[in-house]
Amino acid sequence: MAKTATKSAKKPAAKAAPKAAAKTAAKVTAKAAPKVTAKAAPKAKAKPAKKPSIKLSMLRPSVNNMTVRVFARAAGLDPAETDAWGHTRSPEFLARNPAHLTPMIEDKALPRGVLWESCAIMQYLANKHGLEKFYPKAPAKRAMIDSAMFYLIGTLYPYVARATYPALGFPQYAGEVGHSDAHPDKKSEAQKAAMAAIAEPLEVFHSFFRNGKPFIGGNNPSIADIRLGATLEFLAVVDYALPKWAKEYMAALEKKLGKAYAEPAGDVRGYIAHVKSQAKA
Ligand SMILES: N[C@@H](CCC(=O)N[C@@H](CS)C(=O)NCC(=O)O)C(=O)O
Repeated sequence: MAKTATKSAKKPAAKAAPKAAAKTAAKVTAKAAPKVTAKAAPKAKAKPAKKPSIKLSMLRPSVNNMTVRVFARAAGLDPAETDAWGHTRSPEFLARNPAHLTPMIEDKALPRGVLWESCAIMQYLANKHGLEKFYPKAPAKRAMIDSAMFYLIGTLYPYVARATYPALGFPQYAGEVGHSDAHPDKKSEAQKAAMAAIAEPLEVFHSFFRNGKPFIGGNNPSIADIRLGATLEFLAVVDYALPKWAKEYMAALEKKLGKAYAEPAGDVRGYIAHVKSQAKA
């Protein structure tokens, strides 16, 4: 039908007024085309683009892993997860990842085929899939997200680890009191000092990075917010008294991300509930 209309409109007018004929033909074609398409294929619906799948090695009780698990779900990246519990130091794992760290993604496009470090993974996946919503492209905005994440990994997280790892039953880092054979009182002192040190960097996330906005990313959570929210989950194991803003911030993050947040958070919370119940018994 569309073809016929185009032909009959073009032929008689071709010599006398080619421009007018072309206009008429275009109009007829434009009007006729949708009808024809609709009748010829009434059931043909455009298939939604297949979500890219990512291969992720992870440990369920870990907030470093929770970070990437939340991000992947929130970004619709359909993570194919392998539980690496007990395997991170196996020869096979070490051959691919000599740092024996999770989260780790596998991707043939990467020069060495794998990538670890939660923030680097989120940055890479956001870049690769154009997820500007979580990681803005504008250099100045992106710099703030990067700064918040580096500050978290370099300053806040070491305090959180020293404050919570003893209660979580996780090994501490060489050179720290908690890792040494110091008297338990000394270890407890160090743990308390780390707990007391959390307040200052935490406040920096609130006053500087959020700066009156709901999230570091503005009105929507960025990868830095996912990293911060997940990190704060661990503090429940030592009953850390979070400031009001932080409780509200975490609730807002979970509300905004829904199941994408709640599901991986459930694994961390479940582990914390387990170690707390063991400590009471
Ligand atoms: N800074 C890293 C920390 C990663 C990390 O410490 N991963 C731990 C779990 S929380 C791990 O996989 N440990 C296993 C091992 O060392 O064998 C990140 O953010 O990804």
